Amino acid sequence: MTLPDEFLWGVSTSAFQIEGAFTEDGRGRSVWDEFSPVVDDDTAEIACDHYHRYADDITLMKDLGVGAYRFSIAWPRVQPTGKGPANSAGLDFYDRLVDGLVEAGIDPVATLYHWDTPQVLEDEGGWLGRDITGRFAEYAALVADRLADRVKLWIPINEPVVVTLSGYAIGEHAPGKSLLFGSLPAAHHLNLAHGLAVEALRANGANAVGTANNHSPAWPATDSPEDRFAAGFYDTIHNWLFADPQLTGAYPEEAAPFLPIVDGDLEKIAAPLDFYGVNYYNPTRLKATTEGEPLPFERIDIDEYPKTSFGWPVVPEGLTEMLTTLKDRYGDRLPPVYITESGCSYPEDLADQARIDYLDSHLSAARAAGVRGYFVWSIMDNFEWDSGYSQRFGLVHVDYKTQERTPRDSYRWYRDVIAGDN
Ligand code: GBH
Repeated sequence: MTLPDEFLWGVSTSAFQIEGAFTEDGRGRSVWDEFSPVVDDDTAEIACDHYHRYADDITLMKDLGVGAYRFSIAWPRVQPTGKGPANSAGLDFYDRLVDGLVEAGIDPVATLYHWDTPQVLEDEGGWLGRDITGRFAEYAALVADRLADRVKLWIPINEPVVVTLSGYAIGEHAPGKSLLFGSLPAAHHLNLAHGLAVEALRANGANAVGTANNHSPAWPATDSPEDRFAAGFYDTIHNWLFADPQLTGAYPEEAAPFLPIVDGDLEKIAAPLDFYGVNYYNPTRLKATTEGEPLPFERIDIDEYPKTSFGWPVVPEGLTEMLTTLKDRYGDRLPPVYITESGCSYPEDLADQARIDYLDSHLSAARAAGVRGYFVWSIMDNFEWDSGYSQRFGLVHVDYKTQERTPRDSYRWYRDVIAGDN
Protein backbone atom coordinates (compact mmCIF):
# COMPACT_ATOMS: atom_id res chain seq x y z
CA MET A 1 0.00 0.00 0.00
CA THR A 2 1.01 3.58 -0.50
CA LEU A 3 -0.33 6.67 1.22
CA PRO A 4 0.32 9.86 -0.70
CA ASP A 5 3.55 11.47 0.62
CA GLU A 6 2.29 15.03 0.57
CA PHE A 7 -0.32 16.60 2.89
CA LEU A 8 -3.63 15.72 1.29
CA TRP A 9 -5.88 18.72 0.71
CA GLY A 10 -9.38 17.46 0.10
CA VAL A 11 -13.11 17.97 0.00
CA SER A 12 -15.87 15.46 0.87
CA THR A 13 -19.40 14.61 -0.24
CA SER A 14 -21.68 11.57 -0.21
CA ALA A 15 -23.74 9.99 -2.96
CA PHE A 16 -27.23 10.41 -1.53
CA GLN A 17 -26.62 14.03 -0.57
CA ILE A 18 -25.59 15.24 -4.04
CA GLU A 19 -26.37 12.83 -6.87
CA GLY A 20 -30.14 12.94 -7.39
CA ALA A 21 -31.14 10.67 -10.34
CA PHE A 22 -33.05 8.24 -8.12
CA THR A 23 -34.26 6.00 -10.93
CA GLU A 24 -31.53 6.40 -13.50
CA ASP A 25 -29.49 3.50 -14.92
CA GLY A 26 -31.25 0.91 -12.80
CA ARG A 27 -30.65 2.38 -9.32
CA GLY A 28 -32.62 0.56 -6.62
CA ARG A 29 -34.42 2.19 -3.69
CA SER A 30 -32.52 3.07 -0.54
CA VAL A 31 -33.76 3.53 3.02
CA TRP A 32 -33.32 7.27 2.68
CA ASP A 33 -35.50 7.58 -0.45
CA GLU A 34 -38.71 7.70 1.52
CA PHE A 35 -37.59 8.63 4.99
CA SER A 36 -40.20 11.10 6.19
CA PRO A 37 -38.99 13.17 9.16
CA VAL A 38 -37.18 15.57 6.82
CA VAL A 39 -37.89 19.32 7.15
CA ASP A 40 -40.07 21.07 4.54
CA ASP A 41 -40.78 17.72 2.84
CA ASP A 42 -37.44 18.10 1.08
CA THR A 43 -36.32 15.04 -0.85
CA ALA A 44 -32.98 14.23 -2.47
CA GLU A 45 -34.55 13.22 -5.76
CA ILE A 46 -32.59 15.92 -7.57
CA ALA A 47 -30.30 17.23 -4.82
CA CYS A 48 -27.31 18.83 -6.60
CA ASP A 49 -27.97 16.84 -9.79
CA HIS A 50 -24.35 15.77 -9.51
CA TYR A 51 -25.14 12.56 -11.41
CA HIS A 52 -25.40 14.72 -14.53
CA ARG A 53 -23.14 17.59 -13.54
CA TYR A 54 -20.16 15.67 -12.15
CA ALA A 55 -17.84 16.98 -14.87
CA ASP A 56 -18.55 20.61 -13.88
CA ASP A 57 -18.06 19.67 -10.25
CA ILE A 58 -14.67 18.14 -11.04
CA THR A 59 -13.71 21.41 -12.73
CA LEU A 60 -14.68 23.31 -9.57
CA MET A 61 -12.41 21.02 -7.56
CA LYS A 62 -9.59 21.29 -10.03
CA ASP A 63 -9.75 25.10 -9.88
CA LEU A 64 -9.80 24.85 -6.09
CA GLY A 65 -6.52 22.95 -6.29
CA VAL A 66 -7.43 20.01 -4.05
CA GLY A 67 -5.33 16.87 -4.30
CA ALA A 68 -8.12 14.51 -3.27
CA TYR A 69 -11.89 14.14 -3.47
CA ARG A 70 -13.77 11.92 -1.02
CA PHE A 71 -17.10 10.73 -2.46
CA SER A 72 -19.31 7.75 -1.73
CA ILE A 73 -20.61 5.01 -3.96
CA ALA A 74 -24.34 4.29 -3.77
CA TRP A 75 -24.80 0.60 -2.98
CA PRO A 76 -28.27 0.63 -4.65
CA ARG A 77 -26.71 1.78 -7.92
CA VAL A 78 -24.23 -1.09 -7.91
CA GLN A 79 -26.63 -3.73 -6.54
CA PRO A 80 -30.21 -2.43 -6.79
CA THR A 81 -31.46 -5.09 -4.36
CA GLY A 82 -28.27 -5.32 -2.34
CA LYS A 83 -27.33 -8.67 -3.79
CA GLY A 84 -26.41 -10.44 -6.99
CA PRO A 85 -24.23 -9.39 -9.89
CA ALA A 86 -23.16 -5.79 -10.42
CA ASN A 87 -25.43 -3.45 -12.33
CA SER A 88 -22.77 -2.28 -14.74
CA ALA A 89 -24.65 0.89 -15.73
CA GLY A 90 -24.47 1.95 -12.07
CA LEU A 91 -20.75 1.21 -11.83
CA ASP A 92 -20.17 3.06 -15.11
CA PHE A 93 -21.08 6.33 -13.41
CA TYR A 94 -18.31 5.92 -10.82
CA ASP A 95 -15.95 4.76 -13.53
CA ARG A 96 -16.52 8.05 -15.39
CA LEU A 97 -16.21 10.05 -12.18
CA VAL A 98 -12.93 8.37 -11.23
CA ASP A 99 -11.51 8.81 -14.73
CA GLY A 100 -12.44 12.49 -14.64
CA LEU A 101 -10.75 12.95 -11.28
CA VAL A 102 -7.56 11.21 -12.35
CA GLU A 103 -7.46 13.32 -15.48
CA ALA A 104 -7.81 16.45 -13.32
CA GLY A 105 -4.93 15.30 -11.11
CA ILE A 106 -7.21 14.62 -8.12
CA ASP A 107 -6.85 11.42 -6.06
CA PRO A 108 -10.18 9.55 -5.80
CA VAL A 109 -11.05 8.59 -2.19
CA ALA A 110 -14.05 6.25 -2.19
CA THR A 111 -16.45 5.47 0.66
CA LEU A 112 -18.51 2.33 0.06
CA TYR A 113 -21.38 3.08 2.41
CA HIS A 114 -22.60 6.51 3.45
CA TRP A 115 -25.97 5.44 4.90
CA ASP A 116 -27.96 4.55 1.75
CA THR A 117 -28.77 0.90 2.51
CA PRO A 118 -30.64 -0.89 -0.30
CA GLN A 119 -34.28 -1.02 0.84
CA VAL A 120 -34.53 -4.74 0.11
CA LEU A 121 -31.77 -5.47 2.61
CA GLU A 122 -33.41 -3.23 5.20
CA ASP A 123 -36.65 -5.16 4.75
CA GLU A 124 -34.68 -8.29 5.61
CA GLY A 125 -33.43 -6.77 8.89
CA GLY A 126 -30.79 -4.31 7.74
CA TRP A 127 -27.87 -3.82 10.13
CA LEU A 128 -29.72 -5.60 12.93
CA GLY A 129 -29.13 -8.92 11.17
CA ARG A 130 -25.87 -10.68 10.35
CA ASP A 131 -26.66 -11.49 6.73
CA ILE A 132 -25.91 -7.95 5.54
CA THR A 133 -22.25 -8.25 6.58
CA GLY A 134 -21.49 -10.90 3.94
CA ARG A 135 -23.54 -8.98 1.40
CA PHE A 136 -21.47 -5.90 2.09
CA ALA A 137 -18.23 -7.81 1.50
CA GLU A 138 -19.56 -9.03 -1.87
CA TYR A 139 -20.49 -5.48 -2.80
CA ALA A 140 -17.02 -4.26 -1.77
CA ALA A 141 -15.44 -6.86 -4.04
CA LEU A 142 -17.58 -5.82 -7.01
CA VAL A 143 -16.65 -2.17 -6.61
CA ALA A 144 -12.94 -2.84 -6.08
CA ASP A 145 -12.87 -5.10 -9.11
CA ARG A 146 -13.92 -2.12 -11.21
CA LEU A 147 -12.17 0.81 -9.51
CA ALA A 148 -9.18 -0.44 -7.48
CA ASP A 149 -6.73 0.42 -10.23
CA ARG A 150 -7.47 4.15 -9.76
CA VAL A 151 -8.91 4.79 -6.28
CA LYS A 152 -6.15 5.91 -3.88
CA LEU A 153 -7.87 5.53 -0.50
CA TRP A 154 -10.85 3.38 0.48
CA ILE A 155 -13.27 3.83 3.36
CA PRO A 156 -15.75 0.99 3.88
CA ILE A 157 -18.27 2.68 6.20
CA ASN A 158 -18.98 6.31 7.07
CA GLU A 159 -19.72 7.03 10.75
CA PRO A 160 -21.15 3.71 11.93
CA VAL A 161 -22.00 5.40 15.22
CA VAL A 162 -24.48 7.72 13.51
CA VAL A 163 -26.14 4.79 11.72
CA THR A 164 -26.48 2.97 15.05
CA LEU A 165 -27.60 5.89 17.22
CA SER A 166 -29.56 8.13 14.85
CA GLY A 167 -30.86 5.32 12.60
CA TYR A 168 -31.63 2.46 15.01
CA ALA A 169 -31.53 3.84 18.59
CA ILE A 170 -33.46 7.11 18.38
CA GLY A 171 -34.91 7.05 14.85
CA GLU A 172 -33.96 10.55 13.67
CA HIS A 173 -32.39 9.04 10.57
CA ALA A 174 -33.46 6.26 8.23
CA PRO A 175 -34.48 3.55 8.86
CA GLY A 176 -36.17 5.44 11.70
CA LYS A 177 -36.09 2.81 14.42
CA SER A 178 -36.19 3.76 18.09
CA LEU A 179 -34.77 0.63 19.66
CA LEU A 180 -32.52 2.28 22.24
CA PHE A 181 -30.25 -0.48 23.58
CA GLY A 182 -31.82 -2.84 21.07
CA SER A 183 -29.83 -0.97 18.41
CA LEU A 184 -26.50 -2.36 19.62
CA PRO A 185 -26.48 -5.44 17.36
CA ALA A 186 -26.31 -2.97 14.46
CA ALA A 187 -23.04 -1.64 15.88
CA HIS A 188 -21.49 -5.10 15.85
CA HIS A 189 -22.69 -5.86 12.33
CA LEU A 190 -21.37 -2.52 11.07
CA ASN A 191 -18.00 -3.38 12.63
CA LEU A 192 -18.01 -6.85 11.12
CA ALA A 193 -19.01 -5.49 7.71
CA HIS A 194 -16.13 -3.01 7.98
CA GLY A 195 -13.62 -5.81 8.69
CA LEU A 196 -14.95 -8.10 5.95
CA ALA A 197 -14.88 -5.23 3.46
CA VAL A 198 -11.28 -4.36 4.35
CA GLU A 199 -10.36 -7.93 3.46
CA ALA A 200 -12.47 -7.98 0.28
CA LEU A 201 -11.06 -4.66 -0.89
CA ARG A 202 -7.49 -5.83 -0.39
CA ALA A 203 -8.17 -9.16 -2.09
CA ASN A 204 -9.36 -7.18 -5.10
CA GLY A 205 -6.37 -4.89 -5.38
CA ALA A 206 -7.22 -1.89 -3.16
CA ASN A 207 -4.32 0.47 -2.53
CA ALA A 208 -4.98 1.74 1.02
CA VAL A 209 -7.94 1.17 3.32
CA GLY A 210 -9.08 3.10 6.40
CA THR A 211 -12.10 4.54 8.22
CA ALA A 212 -14.26 7.65 8.56
CA ASN A 213 -15.33 7.42 12.19
CA ASN A 214 -17.12 10.32 13.87
CA HIS A 215 -15.45 11.46 17.07
CA SER A 216 -16.65 13.95 19.63
CA PRO A 217 -15.09 14.69 23.04
CA ALA A 218 -17.66 13.85 25.72
CA TRP A 219 -17.77 16.59 28.32
CA PRO A 220 -19.63 16.10 31.63
CA ALA A 221 -22.01 18.97 32.46
CA THR A 222 -20.61 19.14 36.01
CA ASP A 223 -18.05 17.31 38.09
CA SER A 224 -20.70 15.24 39.83
CA PRO A 225 -20.23 11.46 39.69
CA GLU A 226 -23.62 11.19 37.95
CA ASP A 227 -22.72 13.57 35.13
CA ARG A 228 -19.29 11.99 34.80
CA PHE A 229 -20.93 8.59 34.48
CA ALA A 230 -23.27 9.95 31.78
CA ALA A 231 -20.34 11.42 29.84
CA GLY A 232 -18.31 8.22 30.22
CA PHE A 233 -21.21 6.17 28.97
CA TYR A 234 -21.64 8.38 25.91
CA ASP A 235 -17.88 8.36 25.32
CA THR A 236 -17.87 4.56 25.22
CA ILE A 237 -20.73 4.33 22.75
CA HIS A 238 -19.83 7.29 20.57
CA ASN A 239 -16.04 7.17 20.50
CA TRP A 240 -14.89 3.66 21.37
CA LEU A 241 -17.52 1.14 20.26
CA PHE A 242 -16.09 1.21 16.74
CA ALA A 243 -12.52 2.46 17.12
CA ASP A 244 -11.57 -0.05 19.88
CA PRO A 245 -12.45 -3.27 18.04
CA GLN A 246 -11.19 -1.89 14.72
CA LEU A 247 -7.80 -0.87 16.14
CA THR A 248 -7.28 -3.31 19.02
CA GLY A 249 -9.56 -6.29 18.38
CA ALA A 250 -11.45 -5.82 21.67
CA TYR A 251 -14.71 -4.09 22.59
CA PRO A 252 -15.05 -1.79 25.58
CA GLU A 253 -15.88 -4.21 28.41
CA GLU A 254 -19.23 -2.61 29.28
CA ALA A 255 -20.52 -2.96 25.73
CA ALA A 256 -19.56 -6.55 24.94
CA PRO A 257 -22.54 -8.23 26.70
CA PHE A 258 -24.99 -6.42 24.39
CA LEU A 259 -23.33 -7.54 21.17
CA PRO A 260 -24.05 -10.69 19.12
CA ILE A 261 -20.37 -11.64 18.78
CA VAL A 262 -19.52 -14.94 17.10
CA ASP A 263 -16.12 -16.60 17.56
CA GLY A 264 -13.63 -15.16 15.11
CA ASP A 265 -15.48 -11.87 14.55
CA LEU A 266 -13.03 -9.69 16.45
CA GLU A 267 -10.06 -10.89 14.40
CA LYS A 268 -11.96 -9.93 11.26
CA ILE A 269 -13.00 -6.53 12.62
CA ALA A 270 -9.39 -5.75 13.52
CA ALA A 271 -8.06 -6.23 9.96
CA PRO A 272 -5.01 -3.92 9.75
CA LEU A 273 -5.70 -0.42 8.43
CA ASP A 274 -3.47 1.88 6.40
CA PHE A 275 -4.97 5.05 7.79
CA TYR A 276 -7.49 6.19 10.37
CA GLY A 277 -10.08 8.72 9.16
CA VAL A 278 -11.65 11.06 11.73
CA ASN A 279 -14.82 13.08 11.07
CA TYR A 280 -14.98 15.92 13.59
CA TYR A 281 -17.62 18.61 14.06
CA ASN A 282 -17.94 19.48 17.76
CA PRO A 283 -17.69 18.21 21.34
CA THR A 284 -20.77 16.94 23.17
CA ARG A 285 -21.87 17.92 26.68
CA LEU A 286 -23.70 15.28 28.71
CA LYS A 287 -25.69 15.27 31.88
CA ALA A 288 -27.21 12.48 33.91
CA THR A 289 -30.86 11.55 33.46
CA THR A 290 -33.17 10.49 36.25
CA GLU A 291 -33.81 6.83 36.84
CA GLY A 292 -36.44 5.33 34.61
CA GLU A 293 -35.50 7.47 31.58
CA PRO A 294 -34.78 5.45 28.47
CA LEU A 295 -31.13 6.53 28.09
CA PRO A 296 -28.53 7.11 30.84
CA PHE A 297 -27.37 10.42 29.34
CA GLU A 298 -28.85 13.61 27.95
CA ARG A 299 -27.05 15.84 25.43
CA ILE A 300 -27.19 19.50 26.44
CA ASP A 301 -26.11 22.69 24.67
CA ILE A 302 -22.59 24.04 24.91
CA ASP A 303 -23.24 27.75 25.19
CA GLU A 304 -19.88 29.37 25.87
CA TYR A 305 -18.66 29.10 22.26
CA PRO A 306 -19.96 30.60 19.02
CA LYS A 307 -22.45 28.39 17.18
CA THR A 308 -23.01 27.39 13.57
CA SER A 309 -26.44 27.64 11.90
CA PHE A 310 -27.12 24.14 13.13
CA GLY A 311 -26.49 25.35 16.69
CA TRP A 312 -23.34 23.26 16.92
CA PRO A 313 -20.58 24.84 19.03
CA VAL A 314 -17.39 25.94 17.27
CA VAL A 315 -14.59 24.36 19.33
CA PRO A 316 -11.30 23.78 17.51
CA GLU A 317 -9.71 22.77 20.85
CA GLY A 318 -12.14 19.85 20.78
CA LEU A 319 -10.36 18.54 17.71
CA THR A 320 -6.98 18.91 19.42
CA GLU A 321 -8.37 17.09 22.47
CA MET A 322 -9.81 14.29 20.35
CA LEU A 323 -6.62 13.72 18.36
CA THR A 324 -4.55 13.70 21.56
CA THR A 325 -6.94 11.21 23.16
CA LEU A 326 -6.71 8.93 20.13
CA LYS A 327 -2.90 8.99 20.25
CA ASP A 328 -2.87 8.31 24.00
CA ARG A 329 -5.40 5.53 23.78
CA TYR A 330 -3.92 3.62 20.85
CA GLY A 331 -0.23 4.58 20.74
CA ASP A 332 1.53 2.71 17.94
CA ARG A 333 -1.69 1.00 16.96
CA LEU A 334 -3.07 4.25 15.58
CA PRO A 335 -2.32 4.41 11.84
CA PRO A 336 -1.64 7.77 10.13
CA VAL A 337 -4.67 10.02 10.62
CA TYR A 338 -6.67 11.96 8.04
CA ILE A 339 -9.45 14.35 8.91
CA THR A 340 -11.99 12.83 6.53
CA GLU A 341 -14.69 15.43 7.33
CA SER A 342 -14.60 18.87 8.93
CA GLY A 343 -16.95 21.74 8.26
CA CYS A 344 -19.91 23.84 9.32
CA SER A 345 -23.28 25.15 8.16
CA TYR A 346 -23.89 28.89 7.91
CA PRO A 347 -26.50 31.09 6.21
CA GLU A 348 -26.79 31.17 2.46
CA ASP A 349 -24.46 34.17 1.98
CA LEU A 350 -21.54 34.09 -0.39
CA ALA A 351 -19.53 36.19 2.06
CA ASP A 352 -18.93 33.52 4.70
CA GLN A 353 -16.22 34.77 7.01
CA ALA A 354 -17.59 32.56 9.81
CA ARG A 355 -16.92 29.47 7.68
CA ILE A 356 -13.40 30.71 6.91
CA ASP A 357 -12.77 31.19 10.65
CA TYR A 358 -14.13 27.72 11.41
CA LEU A 359 -12.01 26.02 8.77
CA ASP A 360 -8.91 28.06 9.56
CA SER A 361 -8.98 27.20 13.26
CA HIS A 362 -9.78 23.52 12.75
CA LEU A 363 -7.18 23.15 10.03
CA SER A 364 -4.55 24.64 12.34
CA ALA A 365 -5.54 22.26 15.12
CA ALA A 366 -5.36 19.30 12.73
CA ARG A 367 -1.98 20.27 11.30
CA ALA A 368 -0.52 20.92 14.76
CA ALA A 369 -1.54 17.37 15.71
CA GLY A 370 0.31 15.93 12.73
CA VAL A 371 -2.54 14.64 10.58
CA ARG A 372 -1.76 13.62 6.98
CA GLY A 373 -4.62 15.41 5.29
CA TYR A 374 -7.82 17.40 5.72
CA PHE A 375 -11.11 17.02 3.85
CA VAL A 376 -13.59 19.90 4.07
CA TRP A 377 -17.24 18.95 4.38
CA SER A 378 -18.34 19.96 1.83
CA ILE A 379 -17.34 21.19 -1.62
CA MET A 380 -20.93 22.36 -2.15
CA ASP A 381 -24.23 22.83 -0.34
CA ASN A 382 -26.18 19.58 -0.33
CA PHE A 383 -29.03 17.53 1.12
CA GLU A 384 -28.46 17.48 4.87
CA TRP A 385 -30.33 14.28 5.87
CA ASP A 386 -33.17 15.00 8.34
CA SER A 387 -32.58 18.75 7.85
CA GLY A 388 -33.08 18.67 4.09
CA TYR A 389 -31.80 21.79 2.31
CA SER A 390 -32.00 24.01 5.40
CA GLN A 391 -28.32 23.62 6.36
CA ARG A 392 -25.61 24.76 3.97
CA PHE A 393 -22.11 23.32 4.41
CA GLY A 394 -20.62 24.25 1.02
CA LEU A 395 -17.51 26.11 -0.07
CA VAL A 396 -19.71 26.54 -3.13
CA HIS A 397 -23.28 27.83 -3.00
CA VAL A 398 -25.91 25.81 -4.84
CA ASP A 399 -29.10 27.39 -6.15
CA TYR A 400 -31.45 24.40 -6.00
CA LYS A 401 -33.84 25.92 -8.55
CA THR A 402 -31.30 26.47 -11.30
CA GLN A 403 -28.48 24.19 -10.08
CA GLU A 404 -26.15 27.12 -10.50
CA ARG A 405 -22.93 26.76 -8.48
CA THR A 406 -21.31 29.93 -7.08
CA PRO A 407 -18.05 29.78 -5.14
CA ARG A 408 -18.13 31.50 -1.76
CA ASP A 409 -15.36 33.52 -0.14
CA SER A 410 -14.40 30.35 1.74
CA TYR A 411 -13.71 28.61 -1.59
CA ARG A 412 -11.24 31.32 -2.55
CA TRP A 413 -9.73 31.24 0.94
CA TYR A 414 -9.21 27.45 0.77
CA ARG A 415 -7.75 27.77 -2.75
CA ASP A 416 -5.20 30.30 -1.49
CA VAL A 417 -4.30 28.17 1.54
CA ILE A 418 -3.69 25.17 -0.71
CA ALA A 419 -1.74 27.20 -3.23
CA GLY A 420 0.40 28.68 -0.44
CA ASP A 421 1.30 25.20 0.79
CA ASN A 422 2.58 23.93 -2.55
C1 GBH B 1 -21.61 13.99 9.04
O1 GBH B 1 -22.26 13.53 10.17
C2 GBH B 1 -22.04 13.19 7.86
O2 GBH B 1 -21.06 12.22 7.53
C3 GBH B 1 -22.40 14.00 6.66
O3 GBH B 1 -23.11 13.21 5.77
C4 GBH B 1 -23.19 15.22 7.09
O4 GBH B 1 -23.69 15.95 6.02
C5 GBH B 1 -22.29 16.08 7.90
O5 GBH B 1 -21.73 15.36 8.97
C6 GBH B 1 -22.97 17.32 8.48
O6 GBH B 1 -23.96 16.96 9.37
O7 GBH B 1 -26.44 18.29 18.48
O8 GBH B 1 -24.56 19.67 19.05
O9 GBH B 1 -24.66 17.40 19.84
C7 GBH B 1 -22.18 14.37 11.29
C8 GBH B 1 -22.53 13.68 12.57
C9 GBH B 1 -23.66 13.80 14.57
C10 GBH B 1 -22.26 15.62 13.98
C11 GBH B 1 -24.48 14.68 15.46
C12 GBH B 1 -23.00 16.53 14.94
C13 GBH B 1 -24.65 16.54 16.76
C14 GBH B 1 -24.14 17.83 17.34
N1 GBH B 1 -23.13 14.57 13.50
N2 GBH B 1 -23.68 15.79 15.98
S1 GBH B 1 -25.00 18.33 18.79
